[in-house]
Amino acid sequence: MPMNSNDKNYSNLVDKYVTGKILVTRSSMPAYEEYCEEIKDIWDTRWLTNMGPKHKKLQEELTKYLGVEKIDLLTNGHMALELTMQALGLTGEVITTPFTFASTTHAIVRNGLTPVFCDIDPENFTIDTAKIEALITDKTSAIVPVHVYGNICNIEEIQRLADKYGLKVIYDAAHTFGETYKGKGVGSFGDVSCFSFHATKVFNTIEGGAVCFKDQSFGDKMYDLKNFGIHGPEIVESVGANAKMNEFSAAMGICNLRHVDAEIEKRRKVTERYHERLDGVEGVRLNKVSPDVKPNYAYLPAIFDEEKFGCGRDEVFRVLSEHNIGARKYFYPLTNSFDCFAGRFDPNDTPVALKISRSVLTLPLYADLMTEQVDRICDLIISCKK
Ligand code: T4K
Repeated sequence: MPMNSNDKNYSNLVDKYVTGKILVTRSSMPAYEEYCEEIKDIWDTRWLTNMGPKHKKLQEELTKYLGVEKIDLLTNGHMALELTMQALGLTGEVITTPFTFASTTHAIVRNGLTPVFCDIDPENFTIDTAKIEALITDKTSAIVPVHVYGNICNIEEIQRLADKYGLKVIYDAAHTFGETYKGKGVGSFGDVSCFSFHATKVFNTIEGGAVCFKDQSFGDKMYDLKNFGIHGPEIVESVGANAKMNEFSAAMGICNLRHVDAEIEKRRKVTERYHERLDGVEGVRLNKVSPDVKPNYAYLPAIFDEEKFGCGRDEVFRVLSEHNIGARKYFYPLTNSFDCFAGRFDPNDTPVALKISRSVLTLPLYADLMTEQVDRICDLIISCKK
């Protein structure tokens, strides 16, 4: 059967034989016709943004799918974090980790707050809860842990500490779409969980994000803040931003949600193949999923132990790049060593995070990555072993 350019196999073949590039991820998209059908009625309503019918529909569907009490949709995951901190009225210091995307730390700093960096667990890369208490001062107002790569933090211990010291908990849940922890949607923990629906995520609305929460007074505040702080036609109660999800993004989300389970299942198979090929290779450690978690296979970080593998992460990265394979160093450098914070923080205060950031490589992973492509990547990795 002839293929057309919307066919996923076709685009994989283009990558394989024409560009030859395999990137770290590839956006999931519905069929072109499905999206066109979904956006058709926008031409009748002329309602393009500002909490229209698609926004409402996606909000309802996501509340059910994610198994959360309440949800609000935003323009991206970063604004979810930034406005949540504003809505909760955080002050002073916020305990977080530096092993994350720029967004987590930037959201704290852009709120005029001071990030206090806690080290991470060497096994699942989330905040090391044994090290949090020593960082709490009378200025601490919140903990902002990251479920990095979709690995879930030690939720019980974080909540115990938050209750003991009266702190808010905001989870950066950007990587955890659709995951459950001990059978409950991950968005139902802490005061607020912030999701990203960016093009590179398991579920995307092109750009987009969401906050999941239980307290409606927080929800009311967020609703105003994402619309300039406007509370009523003549009432502007707070200094808000513009962070509303538009109707075309919501429509993309409605379509993608129909296929997300199938996409996750394909990601599982790709991940399984990596494990078949690389588990048992001395000096390579692939991410492990906790039995308490229903995973989404968002990322596949591999840790390279230079002594045992015989060559380091940077060398593997170089070899893969030479062969047009775009593995990524998520998350290097640590946010506490970013140039924009020069002189403010010391990455040596988080030695485990520093070590992991220098030895991690996130391998290409997306639903349509073919077994032979995974095998080619693994062959190249194994060829680096000395
Ligand atoms: N918290 C955490 C822990 C996060 O990881 C993120 C975002 C956030 C908060 C903030 O959420 P958002 O405000 O972004 O919703 C990417 C994403 O832009 C970013 O969303 C994500 N984390 C981060 C981990 O990865 P880059 O700079 O690596 O993206 P880029 O453009 O290099 O894309 C990576 C690969 O994805 C490309 O090689 C190909 C593929 N791709 C990319 C785009 C833009 C596609 O297939 N389609 C696309 O449209 O940051």
